Amino acid sequence: MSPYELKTGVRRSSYFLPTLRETPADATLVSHRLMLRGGLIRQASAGLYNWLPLGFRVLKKIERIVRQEQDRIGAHECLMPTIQSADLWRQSGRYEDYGKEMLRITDRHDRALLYGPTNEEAITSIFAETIKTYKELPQLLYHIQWKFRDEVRPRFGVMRAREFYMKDAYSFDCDKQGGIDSYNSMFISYLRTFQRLGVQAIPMRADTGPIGGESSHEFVIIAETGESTIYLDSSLLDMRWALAAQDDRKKYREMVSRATSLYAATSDEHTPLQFDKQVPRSRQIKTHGIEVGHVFFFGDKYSKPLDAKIKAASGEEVFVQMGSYGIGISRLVAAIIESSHDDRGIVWPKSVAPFKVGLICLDTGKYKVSEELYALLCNNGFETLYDDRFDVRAGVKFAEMDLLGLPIQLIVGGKSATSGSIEFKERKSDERHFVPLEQVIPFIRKQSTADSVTIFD
Ligand code: P5A
Repeated sequence: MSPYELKTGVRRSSYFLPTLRETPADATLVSHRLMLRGGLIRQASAGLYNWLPLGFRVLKKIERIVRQEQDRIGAHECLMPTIQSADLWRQSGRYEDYGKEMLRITDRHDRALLYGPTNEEAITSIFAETIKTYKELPQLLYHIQWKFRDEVRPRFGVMRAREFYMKDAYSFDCDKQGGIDSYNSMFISYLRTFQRLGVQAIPMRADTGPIGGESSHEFVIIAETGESTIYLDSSLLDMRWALAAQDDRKKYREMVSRATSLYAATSDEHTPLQFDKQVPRSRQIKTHGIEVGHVFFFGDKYSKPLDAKIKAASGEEVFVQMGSYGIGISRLVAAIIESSHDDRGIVWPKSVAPFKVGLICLDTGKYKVSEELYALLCNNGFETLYDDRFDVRAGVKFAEMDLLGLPIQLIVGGKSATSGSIEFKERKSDERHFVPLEQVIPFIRKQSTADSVTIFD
């Protein structure tokens, strides 16, 4: 499904993986430190980052899951340019409103352009030029593209960057109920997406900000180190019930209404009195979180000024009802690390890990065995980072593998040599097993099926 085929195996000795032993002094957030130390990113300029090969793999894995879940609900992928003409933004009235966060550019003909911070205007204009009748609705379009917002204080690495990677989708419906149904199906789809990404994201009532409209929900990942303080009903911690519905508008309505009736608020929206009234003390949670997604319903806010009209079933001309839906893909790389790490490094959820297996060869005497195992892993489709270096101490290799957080480590040589088998270590639990070479593939396979009990994997 993904247009990117990621290479199955790489050798550490020739890989581009500039890890750091020292903690970078200017990085305060743990994910930022781990991304720099683990060689995932390097800063290019304030709020701008280079994605190095390991970080790029994670970005693509997240993107792939997001894409699959968008496609599942019938959204169609397209691609709009990063640079937009100022004209449409003048028409919608947001050219001035957006203020200094918008990066304004002038071309050689003195035409006003901008680096897109979002695409409501651009997509509405495409719609206005092409769709004329209710018969072609509903419609859901999305793209995955870089955005630029000239944040006053870009910080925390890719968490709050100036250039960042976003999935943004836009819905078009004939009437308000249709628009709300599209909003609902995206809402449920987001719960599925985040569950597959291995994180818990709670939908919360939110401020609509510069996008506008009458309703919006933020999806916030619970992370102790998150920027915002959040208050919620603990019933929201288990929302598996909402994942079961498949493409049924009525079911979606029920589920979204159940999810949104439970208390969940960021500190700006929090009202202590209401919290106490609505949620029994035993279910009250106060913690921290990171916004990774945001959905909006704004009716005709853009279709009206941009004249996106359709002929309704009644024969009258109406402005199309719209919503927009964002997921911060590059921010998610950092947010996932914030919610999944320990004092030794990153602990990647299996679905987004840059490689599934880290293979370490400890002594030259075991070179042949580890080469054989590496070939076996690759041939069986297990993405493997193979530490084949002999000029690096065992302790350094172990520490680096823990830092990189691949779900499974296989160690050849050392302790395993005496037992004539391969050492298997699960990064998350630190659980170890000794497995004969010929049993390694069936053993990993068994482990992977055991934890892919999630309904959608
Ligand atoms: C929805 C899609 C919008 O822009 N228009 C199109 C709507 N929403 S939003 O909330 O402003 O942004 C969507 C998500 O993008 C991520 N994000 C960022 N990530 C990294 N650095 C930033 N500076 C940044 N700003 C926004 C967030 O995950 C947000 O939920």
